[in-house]
Amino acid sequence: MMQFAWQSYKRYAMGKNELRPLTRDGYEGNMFGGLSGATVIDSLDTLYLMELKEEFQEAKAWVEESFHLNVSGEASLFEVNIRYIGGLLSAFYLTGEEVFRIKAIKLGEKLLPAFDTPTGIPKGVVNFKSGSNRSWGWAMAGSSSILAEFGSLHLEFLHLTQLSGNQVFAEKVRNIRKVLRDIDKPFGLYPNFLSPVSGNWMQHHVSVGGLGDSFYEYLIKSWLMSAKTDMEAKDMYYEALEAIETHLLNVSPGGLTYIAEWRGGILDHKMGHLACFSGGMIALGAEDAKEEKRAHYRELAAQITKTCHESYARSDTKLGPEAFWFNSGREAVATQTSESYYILRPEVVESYMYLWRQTHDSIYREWGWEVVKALEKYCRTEAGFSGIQDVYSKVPDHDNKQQTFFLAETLKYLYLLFSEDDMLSLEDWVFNTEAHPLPVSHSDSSGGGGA
Ligand code: DMJ
Repeated sequence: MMQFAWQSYKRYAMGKNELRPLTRDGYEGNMFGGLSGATVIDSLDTLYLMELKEEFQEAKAWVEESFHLNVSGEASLFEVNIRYIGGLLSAFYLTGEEVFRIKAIKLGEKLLPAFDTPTGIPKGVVNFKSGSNRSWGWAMAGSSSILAEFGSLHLEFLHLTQLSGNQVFAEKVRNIRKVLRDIDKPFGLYPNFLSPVSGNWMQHHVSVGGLGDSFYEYLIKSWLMSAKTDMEAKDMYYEALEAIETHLLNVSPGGLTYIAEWRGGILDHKMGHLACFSGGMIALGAEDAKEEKRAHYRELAAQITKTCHESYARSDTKLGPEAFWFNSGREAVATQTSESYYILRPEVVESYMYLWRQTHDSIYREWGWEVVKALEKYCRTEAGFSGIQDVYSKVPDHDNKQQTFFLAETLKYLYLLFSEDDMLSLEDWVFNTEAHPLPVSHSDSSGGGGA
């Protein structure tokens, strides 16, 4: 599948950000500030791990010869960080090739103007030409930074400092940590919108899915990546998880455990596909919880993962919708056609991978194999893989996009699900939120402590 996805991309879209398999061309999008080749960068480590040597060399040669950083558009700080910086860092750590290290650091420097705000909380968009920044227009009328965006820089930025010797990257993310640690949190929860000017929450919407998700993931992974020295990250993670459990966690009448979304005390009884990474995260964090909570977190992780599997099992394609609800007697299904699409997202197989590593229960491989079969049946086209508009229809209406995270994450997590545990051991590696592996800093203090 990876070979086919890569070769299709190479044939029709090499150097563009994404492949459009129906029109057989490339697409640049508007998230990367004029940077190209997002699929190349996101694929490097997956190709390398799968020992697709020729394909890896093609990707590396493109980075050496054609990946230019002198671009001048507006970029998403978050997307450039998780896909490009994450992809380059992993490629460097896996191969030791200098080109990846140097380009990661140069690109990291281009992101720094995003942090020029009164609080140091970065804005979401950085202009590579002028060095100005702004918030997304949709984020509370352009007034807010997004928790998942400014909360998902810590892992990569500590590595940028480690590889460059330049403290500025680590200082930026330590400041974000400090702001978040010190601010008042309603019921211990972290709302999704924060003003980078005043440092106040702008709306009380809390979600473990979109807008919030990877902030929580980066807390537990900061702890793990620091070789368990970053106590602040550890404490913040378990405190946040307790608050989520108290205020957002629910069990449906049919017995399915899910994490709802919270709006100032009122719950939306829905889970986004994005929130399904949380089964894996809770499993990953279970072992370092207080002893009396460990078994509980293992069970919670298994239950949430089971619910996410149900969202797949209850569709006609055996792929899950973008969001699913628990109301009016319907459970784990989308209630509107606008939420019925599947865009090759990884979160459910990501949780299967973590649960497999933790339990070795063969059910997770069985569930993963169901996904492989469904992807082959409904998402494979003649010229690459594509998302589909409606998981409840057996006649696929393709969306004409082979997302870069399909190669970075979905296929990598599936591969790891069927690999031995020492293939990127969880003792030695953490995955950034785009599934790019970063090494645990076993013997190095500069990659560790949060404060
Ligand atoms: C990826 O870019 C990352 O996993 C991100 O954290 C969330 N969205 C996509 C995949 O669904």
